[in-house]
Amino acid sequence: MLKFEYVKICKVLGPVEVESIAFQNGFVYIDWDNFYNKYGNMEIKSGYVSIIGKPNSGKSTLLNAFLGEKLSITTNKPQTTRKRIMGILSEENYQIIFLDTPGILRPDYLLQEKMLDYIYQSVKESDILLFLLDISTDPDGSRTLEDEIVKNTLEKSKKKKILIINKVDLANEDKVNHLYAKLDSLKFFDAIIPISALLNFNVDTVVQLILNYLPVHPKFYPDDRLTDENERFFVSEIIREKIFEHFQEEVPYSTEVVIEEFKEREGRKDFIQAAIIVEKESQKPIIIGKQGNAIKELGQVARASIESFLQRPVFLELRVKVREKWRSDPRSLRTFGYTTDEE
Ligand SMILES: Nc1nc2c(ncn2[C@@H]2O[C@H](COP(=O)(O)OP(=O)(O)O)[C@@H](O)[C@H]2O)c(=O)[nH]1
Ligand SMILES: [Mg+2]
Repeated sequence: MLKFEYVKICKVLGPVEVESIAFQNGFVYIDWDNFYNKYGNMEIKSGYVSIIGKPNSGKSTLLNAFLGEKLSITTNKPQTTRKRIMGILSEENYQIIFLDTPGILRPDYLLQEKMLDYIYQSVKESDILLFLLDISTDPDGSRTLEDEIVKNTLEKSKKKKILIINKVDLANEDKVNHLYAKLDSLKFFDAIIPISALLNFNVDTVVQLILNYLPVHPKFYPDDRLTDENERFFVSEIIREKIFEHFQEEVPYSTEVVIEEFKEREGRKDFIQAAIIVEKESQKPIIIGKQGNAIKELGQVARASIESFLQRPVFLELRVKVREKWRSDPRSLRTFGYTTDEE
């Protein structure tokens, strides 16, 4: 029996799935007819696309819509995404690597400065920028586009810029046309498109637009890769999402989740132990709740969501720890993985 494998066939194509390649006794056999039939005339396009915009404009929802999979956490509260989340969309002849970023906001504390760094770095790394504007909260676009940091970020970058008018399901046609005309008259964006990330309206048109600008380049990742992060990271993100849904005001913003143990066990459920880090002693009883009810409920919904993400049952244990003012403490932030390449 020949063993067929996923191989990097040559520099020009990047990694491709080739039925025409076989390994036997240490030799590689290539059925060139089959190979050329499949790949001879194919032009592969690949590149990086940053999704940027103000908090709550729908960036993470859009990433999930592109991928048809829930990768990035989404909530109705701003500032849930804290790091850069990579999501890879692969088709036979293209690969788009999306970078979901935190919302653009003037930083008040060190954590938010780090979040801004993720945005700048993603912009630098990418070939195309998708800038999201939420029509439901900024119907004429000025609040967003006159924001100092938004302006600097967009004006400094020479990348192709696609402006996305998001949440058109919450507006009427007149409003959309009005905003479209106004943005078009700026002659600043390479393309403008109205969408609803939530209802998956026009999302595939955005992909077609991206393909117009995507460079011809071999794929960067194997076709079956969805992201660059590991399961641990997504488990901690899911728990953070549930904290955002269950607690109010400052509590979710003061919270970080650290996976302390993630063990696969023979014949038993995976064991996951997570620490919920808060900023002050007074926040601890809030997370725990009366007779431990709040944390118990949190654990139940988080576990269900983790299981649906991992597609297997897990045992989840949550505990709460205090790390004074971690959001302003460089050492804590480093420990929690808030680093960008420049450091
Ligand atoms: N009605 C509507 N809501 C949306 C749309 N896109 C996102 N949302 C909602 O807006 C909120 C913020 O979305 P999220 O993706 O977390 O925004 P982010 O902060 O930019 O990543 C969530 O409650 C989403 O369900 C949309 O197209 N229409
Ligand atoms: Mg987000």
